[in-house]
Amino acid sequence: MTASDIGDAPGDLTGTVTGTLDPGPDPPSATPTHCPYCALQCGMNVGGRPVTVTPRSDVPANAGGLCQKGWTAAEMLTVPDRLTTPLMRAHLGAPLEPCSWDEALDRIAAEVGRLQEMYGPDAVGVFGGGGLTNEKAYQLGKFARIALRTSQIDYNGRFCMSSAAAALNRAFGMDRGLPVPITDLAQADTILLVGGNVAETMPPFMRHLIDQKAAGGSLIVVDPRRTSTARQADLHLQPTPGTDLALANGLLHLALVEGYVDEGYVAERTSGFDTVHTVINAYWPDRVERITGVPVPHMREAVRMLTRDRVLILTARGAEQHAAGTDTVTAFINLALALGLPGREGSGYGCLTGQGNGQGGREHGQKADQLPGYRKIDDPAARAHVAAVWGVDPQILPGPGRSAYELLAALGTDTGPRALLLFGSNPVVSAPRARSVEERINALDFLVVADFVLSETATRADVVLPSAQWAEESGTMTNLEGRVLRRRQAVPPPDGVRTDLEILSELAGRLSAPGRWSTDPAEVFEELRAASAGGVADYSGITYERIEAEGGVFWPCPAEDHPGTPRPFLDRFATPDGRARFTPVEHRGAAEEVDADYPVYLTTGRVLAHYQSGAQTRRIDPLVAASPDPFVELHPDLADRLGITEGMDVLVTSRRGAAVVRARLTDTIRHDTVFMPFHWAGSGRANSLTNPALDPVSRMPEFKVCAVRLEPALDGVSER
Ligand SMILES: Nc1nc2c(c(=O)[nH]1)N[C@H]1C(S)=C(S)[C@@H](COP(=O)(O)OP(=O)(O)OC[C@H]3O[C@@H](n4cnc5c(=O)[nH]c(N)nc54)[C@H](O)[C@@H]3O)O[C@H]1N2
Ligand SMILES: Nc1nc2c(c(=O)[nH]1)N[C@H]1C(S)=C(S)[C@@H](COP(=O)(O)OP(=O)(O)OC[C@H]3O[C@@H](n4cnc5c(=O)[nH]c(N)nc54)[C@H](O)[C@@H]3O)O[C@H]1N2
Ligand code: SF4
Ligand SMILES: [Mo]
Repeated sequence: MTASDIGDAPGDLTGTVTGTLDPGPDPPSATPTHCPYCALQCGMNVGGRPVTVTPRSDVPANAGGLCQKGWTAAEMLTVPDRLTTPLMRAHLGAPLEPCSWDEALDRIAAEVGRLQEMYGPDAVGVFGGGGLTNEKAYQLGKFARIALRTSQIDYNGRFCMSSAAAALNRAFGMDRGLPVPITDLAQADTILLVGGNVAETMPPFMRHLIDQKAAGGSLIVVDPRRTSTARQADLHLQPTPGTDLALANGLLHLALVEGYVDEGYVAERTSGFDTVHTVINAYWPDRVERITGVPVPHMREAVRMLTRDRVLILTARGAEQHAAGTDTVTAFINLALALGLPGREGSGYGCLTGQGNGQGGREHGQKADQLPGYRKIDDPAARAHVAAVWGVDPQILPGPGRSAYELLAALGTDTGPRALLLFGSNPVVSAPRARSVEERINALDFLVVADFVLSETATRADVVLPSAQWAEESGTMTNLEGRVLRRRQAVPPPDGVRTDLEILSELAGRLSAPGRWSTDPAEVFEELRAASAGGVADYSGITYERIEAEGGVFWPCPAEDHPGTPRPFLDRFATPDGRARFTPVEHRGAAEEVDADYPVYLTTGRVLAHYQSGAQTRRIDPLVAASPDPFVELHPDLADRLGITEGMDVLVTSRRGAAVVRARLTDTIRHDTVFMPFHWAGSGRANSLTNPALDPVSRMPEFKVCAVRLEPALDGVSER
């Protein structure tokens, strides 16, 4: 595999990876910062007029590479429909019209007051995002708890990392995405990547896999599609969507039978192996082949490859976004533990965090059940500690609220919030069963959206606040390695735009909130350090100066003279007894199986050129040119049976809704499965179809599998 091999992803353009494009000299006085998009947080220099972006080579994650989204990131600063003034609706049904900041903020404070007076504090909800800096995520959680006194806050990370997070907490007592710095990947003998398509979702990540291969390592990819990532693998396992748990149990069964279990490690560093051993007996290879569709010899080969010295097992959304996502990740952790990997040099289990600050965004209190430092909101000691930092009585802190989908599904109902304040998400496109979420949002008495552009959700708001974005503000981001990085301001925000911290401070003042509401990220970070001190995600030893000097600091970092923790678990796990916990888990199939009416599995995910709900990337011309339309990927044999041909408009229907998208025929996908990216709104919206069945532990919706029917879209059937 070479760098040029990677450029074959659909929609991929030159410049995806290190070395394929000469970045040229950095613009004069460029500011070193990081990409606005994914969790790889590629380093980039930003500056000049017009503003340009060039990759940094001093950041290990991207080492001089950027993907197409990174290269074009500066265009987002000046998109023609960038919001530069608040917008407000005079009354229900009136159009959104420009207004002053005072009018907008006064109106929000008045509506919040009115609704909370009538219905109590939980009448107002908050929805955050994993793209927010640590400072903003922290301040948003604090704002909900002590300015609004509402329990009703959650965020889009619930749709992203929550199953892996829950499994990590259960097994290791700590949710840190990668257990090693990304540069350790190159030394791995074997990497098992389950449900991740990094060639499209984090292209410069491929550099580490290239280095690994060059050093003699092997890659196993598990994906129902032969993706551009799977094509680089030594072994590609292609299961039916939603069957990874059975696969992991099957691999563990083989490891047991063939004597590969590291008994010394299991005895010394883990607990609960016996309970798992009993369950695993039932996952004999033929049965697992029947469930997953993965041939037994491939499983045997995989297990053999996993018995090498330095081995990493990684999961991403393909394995996690299921109603059994937590148990699926647990099954892979059980496998890793049986092989003695976690806590061994260069080995372990990790999950690939998705959003820019997906890791930090899940640590500082925008989750329904959480206080800063990854503390539990129902833990009296945690409440006392955080309340003291905030200068309030612990009694006033609300308890846990609803998870993201449950919060969205409750909006405007008798028991749910009547108003919602939304920062950093576009759920009208990205939430499961989106049509009903849209109805719930429309049923609100009052919706506030802070964004850079009029997203599909913002168009439904009563007040829209124009926020500053990435290169216009500073703060910290915690990347997929758990490394805390500095996002630096490179350009001033346009006139009329305010930072999210400024917005929260203004609103807190109007609501007579207790506590400090600084608009300076450095001051907010100082408070976050104190609030996180002693918690699982302890940032108290991290300072902006250290981040600058050391190129980032890995949490936990409990003291300024502590080196940070690039490799947790080498000595002990973060559980009370220091041992990692096995938990027995059973395969239970998809929440919605195929049947005569809906005979095909739909899975959903990403393409290289677009980011998430597309609110940002659908406004950037080169990205639109690279990937202009929503589509459904299906096998030519399936297409043939259904009378569908390449490029035809196809009506895809599930029990929850319909979408019309273009057919893209490819033999790289299973015969029984079709794939749709979720980046588009309107009639091509994949989430009109998806199933909001929730994982019982993480409350993650089942984005990655539901049952659909496909047919040529005839005029009149089309929902366009
Ligand atoms: N271009 C781009 N990059 C992104 C993002 C983006 O929107 N666009 N978003 C960022 C974010 S927030 C995230 S979370 C990450 C996500 O990064 P990934 O997890 O790599 O992305 P996905 O495309 O959602 O899913 C990965 C793969 O899972 C496969 N899959 C589907 N169902 C199953 C299954 O049941 N089992 C298995 N094993 N695999 C399955 C799909 O075929 C797909 O190839 O990407 C980040 N990077
Ligand atoms: N079918 C299907 N659906 C999915 C997934 C899937 O795989 N399949 N993946 C899920 C996953 S993993 C994720 S992470 C979600 C993501 O889905 P969303 O939560 O909708 O994510 P974005 O599109 O990034 O939305 C961010 C919005 O906030 C704005 N924004 C960005 N940064 C900031 C900021 O700092 N401040 C403010 N005020 N606004 C900001 C952007 O302009 C954009 O409108 O989608 C989920 N939905
Ligand atoms: S891989 Fe992620 S962080 Fe890097 S340039 Fe692309 S979107 Fe940005
Ligand atoms: Mo995500």
